[in-house]
Amino acid sequence: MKVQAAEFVISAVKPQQYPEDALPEIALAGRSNVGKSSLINRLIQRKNLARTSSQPGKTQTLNYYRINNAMYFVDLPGYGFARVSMETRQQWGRMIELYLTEREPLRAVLHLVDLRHPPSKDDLVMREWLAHYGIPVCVIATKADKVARSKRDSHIRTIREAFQIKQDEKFIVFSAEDGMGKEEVWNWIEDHLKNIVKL
Ligand SMILES: Nc1nc2c(ncn2[C@@H]2O[C@H](COP(=O)(O)OP(=O)(O)OP(=O)(O)O)[C@@H](O)[C@H]2O)c(=O)[nH]1
Ligand SMILES: [Mg+2]
Repeated sequence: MKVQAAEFVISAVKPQQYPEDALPEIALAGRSNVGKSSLINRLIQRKNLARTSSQPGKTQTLNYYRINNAMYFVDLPGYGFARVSMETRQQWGRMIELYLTEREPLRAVLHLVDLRHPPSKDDLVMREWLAHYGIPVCVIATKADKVARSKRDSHIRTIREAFQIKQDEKFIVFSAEDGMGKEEVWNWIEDHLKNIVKL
C-alpha cells in the first residue's frame, strides 16, 4: 500500500460533523494508551499526524484522517481511562456506540490490545460488543517490541484464548516502534476495501 496523501480532516464530537463524502471508513478501537494513534502514524509513515501522548485519554473525539482520497481512518476515543468522570465516560461510550452501530460508511474495525497484558474487562466487553453487531474485526496486539521474543508466543496465546479468536480470524502482532506487522495490517485493510475503492 502506497500512501500518497494523508490528511487530518476533523475532530468530531457529533454525527453532524462526520464527513459526507461517503468514503469507506476503518475505525480503530482500543483502550486508552494502547497505541491507536501510533498505529495510524506508522501505517501512513508520518511521525505525528495522529497526535500521540504518554498521557492516557488524549484522543477524546472521533478523529478522521483521509488517506489517498480513498478512505478514512477513524481514531476512536480510548476506553477504560479511569481518571475521567463517570459522566464523561458515559458520553464517550454513547458516542462510540452510536458511531459503530449507525455509521453507514464503516467497513471494519481494528481492535487493538496490548501484547504485554491479558485483555482487560473493557477489552472483553468491546470484543463481545463488536461480535454482537457483526462488524468485521481485525485484532491487533500492539507494543510487540516491548515483549521479549521468547515470551511473545505465550502472550499471543493468552490473548487468542481470552478473545476466543477463531482460526480464520485475523490476529496481527504489531509494533509502531519498529514497524512489525505493518504490511499485514495494510493487506487486511485492502482486502476489506476491495471492490469498493481503488487505493
Ligand atoms: N514501544 C512502543 N511504544 C508504543 C507503541 N505504540 C504506542 N506506543 C507508545 O504508547 C503511548 C500511547 O500511544 P498512543 O498512540 O498515543 O495511544 P492511543 O491508543 O492513541 O491513546 P489515546 O489517544 O489516549 O486513546 C505513546 O507514548 C506511544 O509512543 C509501540 O508499538 N511500541
Ligand atoms: Mg490517540
